[in-house]
Amino acid sequence: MKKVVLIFTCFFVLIQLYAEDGYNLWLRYNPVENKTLLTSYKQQITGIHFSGSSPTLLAAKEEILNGLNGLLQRKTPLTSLISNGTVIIGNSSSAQIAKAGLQNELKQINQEGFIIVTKTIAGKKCIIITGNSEVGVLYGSFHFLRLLQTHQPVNNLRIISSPKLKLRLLNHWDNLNRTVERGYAGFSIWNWHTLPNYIDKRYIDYARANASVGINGTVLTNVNANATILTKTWLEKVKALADVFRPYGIKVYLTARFSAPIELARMKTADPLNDSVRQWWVEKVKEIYSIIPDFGGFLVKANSEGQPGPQDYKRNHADGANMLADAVAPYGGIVMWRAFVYNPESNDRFKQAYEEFQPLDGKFRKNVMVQVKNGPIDFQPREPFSPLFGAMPKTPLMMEFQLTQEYVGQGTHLFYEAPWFKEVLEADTYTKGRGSMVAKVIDGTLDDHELTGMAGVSNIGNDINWCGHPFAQANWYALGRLSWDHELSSATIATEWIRQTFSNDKKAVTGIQKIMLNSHEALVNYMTPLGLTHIMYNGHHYGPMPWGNTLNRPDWNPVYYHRADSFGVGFDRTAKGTNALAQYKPEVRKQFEDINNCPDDYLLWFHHASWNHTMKSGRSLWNELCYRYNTGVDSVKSIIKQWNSLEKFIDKDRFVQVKQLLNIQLNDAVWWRNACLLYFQTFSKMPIPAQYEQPDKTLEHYRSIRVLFAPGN
Ligand code: GCW
Repeated sequence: MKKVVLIFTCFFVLIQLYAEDGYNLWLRYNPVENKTLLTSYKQQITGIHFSGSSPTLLAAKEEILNGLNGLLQRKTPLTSLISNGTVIIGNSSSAQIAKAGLQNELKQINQEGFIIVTKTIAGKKCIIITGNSEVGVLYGSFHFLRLLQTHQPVNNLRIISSPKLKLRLLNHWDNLNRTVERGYAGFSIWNWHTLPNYIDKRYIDYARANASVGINGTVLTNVNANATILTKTWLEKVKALADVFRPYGIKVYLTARFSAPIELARMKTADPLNDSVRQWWVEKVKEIYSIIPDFGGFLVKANSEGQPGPQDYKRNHADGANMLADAVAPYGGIVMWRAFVYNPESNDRFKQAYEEFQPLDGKFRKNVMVQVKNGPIDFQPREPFSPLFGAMPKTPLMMEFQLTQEYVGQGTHLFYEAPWFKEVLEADTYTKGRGSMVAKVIDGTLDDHELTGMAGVSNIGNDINWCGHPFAQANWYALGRLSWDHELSSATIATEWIRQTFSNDKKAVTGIQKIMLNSHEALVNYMTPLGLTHIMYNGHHYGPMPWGNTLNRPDWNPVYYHRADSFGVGFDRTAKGTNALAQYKPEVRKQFEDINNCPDDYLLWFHHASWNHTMKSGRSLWNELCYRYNTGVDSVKSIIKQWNSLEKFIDKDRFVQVKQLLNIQLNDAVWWRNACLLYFQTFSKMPIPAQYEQPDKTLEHYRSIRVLFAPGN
């Protein structure tokens, strides 16, 4: 009996050991299996010469030593001597680096940049990893490990790299009770109850993961803010996190609830021009900095979706932002003021952020950034770029992307977001002529701003694999890499991630990359093709509900967005309609305003087109809609086939997990297609062409589906 128990226990322990739970993200440091490559790495990396003992440098040292142990399957010795294969790591002021003659290279990088070069020093061929700051060295160390993890040659290195954006942030929409707004990966990773005394190892791994992709800030709390976070007890908890993150170059930020003076100090008003209110914030900020000396600043959602704000006192966004900006300025803090605003009175939600914010250009303090969502509405599967980009040259605009998949399959759909982000980054605003890309607006080169940034609404929770869907980790990774260098292609980022996360096998890399790169278009096709927008279920936004029209606010109802009738479908934003197109420069307007030239992908964003409208393909709009929805479903089928063909390259746990999720995705895609086509058919009165799979259920059936539980609302 004892034997049986023992065998059983061993078996269980082994399974535990080899269970692939996804916790290690892209920092796995698996052994290099290719013998030739391993031998050459071992010859080129014989020892580590490490200078410095600050917390940041020690973090770099530990990562390098652990990483190399795993990758090379041997302990790489620390050495004070230089021989062939020594990797010399330290910042530019350390003695060895100062001797290496890298002055020119060091001039080419900024404060957070790094250099990785092969150099011959006293006849010995070495690799040098350095930067102008300690965090630069940390970033360089992570990059070096990335090279090894992705099996790149390291025999002749010359990498000179600086982040293109200053602020590279995650925005957590985490509530103090640990629920996460629009979170699909469990509860919040911030265990407020056990902070500040208990430091979960996850916090350190979170910091490592962020630093490995250059993320240098995190807003810990939901933009639908709770003033309690600004009280002393909670600030102590925030401090504990800030202390963990600091060595990794990560600053903490908080969301500021505009009415905090009323809620915390029983004041009668939160008017930003009221002296006592201003003074309250000055004192509060002083307290925060006395607890967290390198506190980053505030992120604010004001006068949007019920949040309090300066307009409650007939003041404008600049008045509100400037009050907070003045309070944090003496400490070098910043304010990120969100432009996500809309109210039910306007005739087009598309236009509102622009209408409220554009006139305020030039009115904000120097340490204010206006944080703008990529599109004018709300993280839809495909949106044109927000017309604010390029329209506020005197104000630094920060990009807000959404990593968490609120409108795009939540925790169950495989959706790689880099192509979604790139579509906007590469869009041309034409504000200073051709080539005025959104990317240039946000990296400050177009209008000469020093304060620049990109934020991703976090998709992280306390699920064992951090992000829920195994592929959702790629979106966190992509945000980091794109905020470092927005010129990286979606394919490059995917390749890096796959090699570090799944496999370096060429077939696996190509196969998985194909799946990832197709996933955006697939999802757009089965959810909202041709420029359809916001036709998801009310509230939780999962699943189709194009018929939705029961909410009190018209601009929360799907029918507001698609406007289907017997003539056609789509939202007329030309001069004949709401004229939202006038918010773009003429060159951009021209691309969209003529119904016959408007790209198919954006047609229904800007036009109310007849069901018979002839599309670029020659099909009628109705037939094109049928074609697109079916293409979307077919793409998911191909993705499933592709995934199944990769079984031998992927560990069983993640293979099965993704396979099951893909089946849900296929069911959902069919649900979307059938529900939407049956619904729009009640207007078009045209048949779904016979070559396509016909819906096997009635519209009534789809209308009666209730998603009772959707997490994250
Ligand atoms: O996308 C919408 C979400 C809200 C969110 C809001 C925002 C935090 O449905 O849940 O609130 O945007 O961005 O402020």
